[in-house]
Amino acid sequence: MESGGGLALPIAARRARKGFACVAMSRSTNTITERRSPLNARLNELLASQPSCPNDVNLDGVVNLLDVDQWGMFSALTRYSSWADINQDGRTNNDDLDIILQKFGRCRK
Ligand SMILES: [Ca+2]
Ligand SMILES: [Ca+2]
Repeated sequence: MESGGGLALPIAARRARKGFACVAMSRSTNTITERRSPLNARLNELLASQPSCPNDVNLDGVVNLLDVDQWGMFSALTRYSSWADINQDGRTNNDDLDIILQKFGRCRK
């Protein structure tokens, strides 16, 4: 009985394939790392240009009524929005609203 595909390969052939795959992955990883380097530098530059504002749902740099509105929208659309899940417990609920209200007015530009 013949088996199909790569399952019928001798052990030596399978090991050779694995070795080749390791070399290929190593080269590929280096290329990806090299390509990421300028992107990471640019990303860090962008992040440094605008300091983060915790609890700012709409990312406008201040915690205010717009964030409460957005929280309401996300809360109504789905209770599991990660966008307005301020305390990151997996749910968008009144606990998140309480945090927004506690931080109201913070992070003005
Ligand atoms: Ca905001
Ligand atoms: Ca939450």
